[in-house]
Amino acid sequence: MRIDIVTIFPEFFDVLDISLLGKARQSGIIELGVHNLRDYTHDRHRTVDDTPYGGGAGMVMKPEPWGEAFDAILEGEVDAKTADGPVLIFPSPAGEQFTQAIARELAEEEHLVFGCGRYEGIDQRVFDHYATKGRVRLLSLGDYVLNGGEVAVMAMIEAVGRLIPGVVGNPQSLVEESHEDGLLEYPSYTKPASWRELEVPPVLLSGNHGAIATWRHEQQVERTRRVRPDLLAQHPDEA
Ligand code: 6GU
Repeated sequence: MRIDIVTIFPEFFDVLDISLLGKARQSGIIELGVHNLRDYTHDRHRTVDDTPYGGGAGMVMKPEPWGEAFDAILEGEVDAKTADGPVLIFPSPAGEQFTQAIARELAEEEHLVFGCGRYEGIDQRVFDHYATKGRVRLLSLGDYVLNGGEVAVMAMIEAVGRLIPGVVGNPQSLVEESHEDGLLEYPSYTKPASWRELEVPPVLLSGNHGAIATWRHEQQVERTRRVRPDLLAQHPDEA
């Protein structure tokens, strides 16, 4: 997969050199390009923002640098409108909620392009223009506000990247975790069997694989009912 990121803070993404995603880049599974939005300005101050039309607090990111940056990245792409063209992703608290299901969809793509907004957002015409050229998605991490899209893009890249075959060593570990089956994950234990007078649940020491599977599933349902009843509503067979 090819991933391009446009940002005014390219250093933010230096951490993608390390850990599992760093290994995926070394092995060529993920190819990463980080682009400084200010490289696509032409004034002495490398200006990327301006005051909002209609008034109001804060600054809005100007459309022209985004246009030049995206045009450069998309140059030579297959017709972006087609299903195998790139997906243009703008992290935004005004976007649709980013979920494990969306991470799975994005993990199937050949090319993701992320545009990290700052200030009060990006001029709406950037989204409108590229929606005529390709698939544009505004995605939000959740119902809270970050200063900019960089942290959100990092989270999305980690969620998507680990689903690409070969990035996570043991594919089974992708199946047995929160959200993959619509439930939260079961609690995990390792040695020692007794720690500070807290005991590992005896069923896990029983060697009875059927009983262990049943117990783990019950734990998933109980935990999900307690902390995320909204998820169980989407899982009527468990409720
Ligand atoms: Cl994707 N961006 C920003 N700036 N804030 C957010 C967010 C994204 N998701 C939740 N809050």
